Amino acid sequence: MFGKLTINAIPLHEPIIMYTIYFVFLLFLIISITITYFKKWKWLWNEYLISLDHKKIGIMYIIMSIIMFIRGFADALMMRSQQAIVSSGKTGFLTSNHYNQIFTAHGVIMIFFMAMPFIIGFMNLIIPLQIGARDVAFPFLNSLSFWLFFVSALLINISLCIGEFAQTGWLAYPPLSNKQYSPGVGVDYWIWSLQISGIGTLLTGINFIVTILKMRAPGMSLMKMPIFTWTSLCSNILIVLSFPILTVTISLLAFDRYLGAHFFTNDMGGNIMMYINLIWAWGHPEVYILMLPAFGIFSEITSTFSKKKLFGYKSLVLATIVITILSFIVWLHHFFTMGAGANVNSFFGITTMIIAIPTGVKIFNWIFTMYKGNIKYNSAMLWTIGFIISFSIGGMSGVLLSVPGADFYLHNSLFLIAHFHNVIIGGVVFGCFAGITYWFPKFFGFKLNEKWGVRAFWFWISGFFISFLPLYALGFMGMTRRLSQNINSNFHTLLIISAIGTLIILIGIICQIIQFYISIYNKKTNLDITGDPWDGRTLEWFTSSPPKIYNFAIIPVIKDIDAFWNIKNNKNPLEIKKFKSIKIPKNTCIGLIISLFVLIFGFSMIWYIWWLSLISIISIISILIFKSFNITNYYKISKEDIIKNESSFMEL
Ligand SMILES: [Cu+2]
Repeated sequence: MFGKLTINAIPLHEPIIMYTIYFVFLLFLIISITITYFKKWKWLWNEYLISLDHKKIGIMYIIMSIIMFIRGFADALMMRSQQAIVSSGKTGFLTSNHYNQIFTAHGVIMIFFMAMPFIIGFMNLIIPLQIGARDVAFPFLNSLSFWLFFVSALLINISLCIGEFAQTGWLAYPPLSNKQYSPGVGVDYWIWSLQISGIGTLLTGINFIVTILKMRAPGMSLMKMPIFTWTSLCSNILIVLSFPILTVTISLLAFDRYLGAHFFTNDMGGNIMMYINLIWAWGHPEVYILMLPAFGIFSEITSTFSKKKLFGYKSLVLATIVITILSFIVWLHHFFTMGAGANVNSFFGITTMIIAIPTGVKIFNWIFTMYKGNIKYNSAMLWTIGFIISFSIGGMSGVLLSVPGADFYLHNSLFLIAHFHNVIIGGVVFGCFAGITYWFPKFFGFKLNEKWGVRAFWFWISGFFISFLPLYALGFMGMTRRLSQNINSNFHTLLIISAIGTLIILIGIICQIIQFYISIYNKKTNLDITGDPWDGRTLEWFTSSPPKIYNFAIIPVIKDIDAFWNIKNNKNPLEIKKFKSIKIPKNTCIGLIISLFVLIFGFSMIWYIWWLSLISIISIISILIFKSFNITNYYKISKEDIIKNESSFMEL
């Protein structure tokens, strides 16, 4: 009846996991009671859960990614302390089995369920506002994408309570991920959570490409688009080109595991190398999917807080396009050691080095934007400068790794771990923090507390260097990644330093939590923003803060790259006689319901509960057919209501 699922699937014998589960349930209970006490369920449902508004969906994405970030960071803390303890000769608190699940979950969560939704959250929040659109091109699809992401994140968290997670590393290389070597449900959790979130991401990619190409304000030619929108466009093109590869690769692995196919097995004509090639043909572009929008965020911030036009806008756009193309011809640098031969290795080594050129161009763009600028060193700007420094270090260690000869020595060592954390934390994570600081007042009407923001930055950046610089050295000393038992005592001192660094990052995170708390608590006293808090340049600041549901009462005509700057200086006031009524799509819970069935489908596939899979797939198809007869409903906001809405904004 329940396939492989029995009561033994609950890890009662693992105290760490059980306490975590109790704690999370307690937290959920407290939150539910609070919502019930304040009678906010209806508000939550109508305003957020079933909303098709890109702003609400963006906020939900970011909240989810912050929650997943805390889980991924807890994994990191456990790994760093385990290694520090074990290298002293003591037995650690984690078994190898559990440790392997932790590093797999850490990688998967941080990339798929933290970085991706963070970046997609920003795209949702900002792109329509920056291009002068009222929403994304397909609001319903957007809600479906979010809920698919949400249930896939739920699925990976369910693996903590029921069953286990993969012990294969974040990309689940076969033959280890084959049925023969991973007979449990861990890899199946990996397969279905990634498959579901991957499809959600693909839908997002299509949605934003159409939005950016078709819904720009009049006069906004491609070369007048704000830079964040440009980098997001390239990122979404990468999504649409690369995510299908991921979907197919994971499907083939599922065929191997479920139906005994032999795509990626050792024997019967299977080819393991095919998997590694395919997964990295997605995996390398994925890095730029995350990185490019973060570059965009830093560009906007640098220009705003240096009070200057972005230096070399055209070269920045060109560099972004070049990176987009190059990112598809470097994937083999992830497996130089697999014997492709000197010619192939040198081709991919050289293309990898070439990527450093457009990236270097960008670094100079930011530095020259700051040059002779009237720079305001607030926390958003500090994150940006911290990024430039750590990304340069990470980038240079990347060029080092792109030399196949050096890679033979350093691959699979902690040097590699230090390299990619240098670029991903210094790039994407700092980018997200900078973006939150910068755009928070846009969506909530008040600024985040600066004092705690600056404190968080200093703890973060020092903790970050203290925890990752030792890893470069450890890599040179020959310490391989993913060690959990019997670690050489020569590594002890550096591992202790690294663990201390992680604790300093923890203090940084606590500062951020305090920052949010204080900012929200003091909201009434610092509610000083109705339009533009920073003297911004791009179009999103043309709207009220927070923006109205329709974003723009009148869509402005664009004459310059810094559209809002231009509007401000030419004084382009809203004129009541130009107002027209606006159509807004009605909320719907269909995306949420479809995703719930997708969740049931994934869960039943993992546990071999075939009848439930059948029921859920039939339900999904029926709802889709039903939905196709029920194309998005709209409601109208009348001209009179808009005039009433805008009057307070216009008086400014
Ligand atoms: Cu790569």
